[in-house]
Amino acid sequence: MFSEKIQIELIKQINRESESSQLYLYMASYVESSGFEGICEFLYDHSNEERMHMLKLIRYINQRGGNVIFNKVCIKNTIYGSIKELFKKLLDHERKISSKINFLVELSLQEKDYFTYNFLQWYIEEQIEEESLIKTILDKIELIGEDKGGLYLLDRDIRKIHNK
Ligand code: OFO
Repeated sequence: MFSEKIQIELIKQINRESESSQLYLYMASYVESSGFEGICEFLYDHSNEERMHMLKLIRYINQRGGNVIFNKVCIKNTIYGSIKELFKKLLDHERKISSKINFLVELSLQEKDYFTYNFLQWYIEEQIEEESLIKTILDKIELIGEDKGGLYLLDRDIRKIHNK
């Protein structure tokens, strides 16, 4: 049984994924003019991944006979003090998304909606991967520093991660 409560919360998640996609897109565009090709490609690519997360939810809700409603998503224009700050913001964002996914999993159990519980397992795996990826990038920044040479190496390494 696809409960109304679950449907409402999954729709909120669609809008969060849309916000994630916009955020990565904004950040990609933000760094593009600074010559960080690797970081830029990584962020553009990730924006597409977030769109795919959104799409997966939309199709699931429709498959279950639900009704999808879209909210207006607004990303604030932000000036980042550094590349490290940008990735810190991303890690905070992904951690926020993870806590929302955990909430959805808990709700699916409370509502005894095991189809949704099963569907959400993919998102759990994805969040583990994403948090760890952004954390690895932040560790790298810590290790190699943020002077010109360090950022050059970071950009090159992210290009490698992106092309894997
Ligand atoms: Fe970043 O995984 Fe979806 O939101």
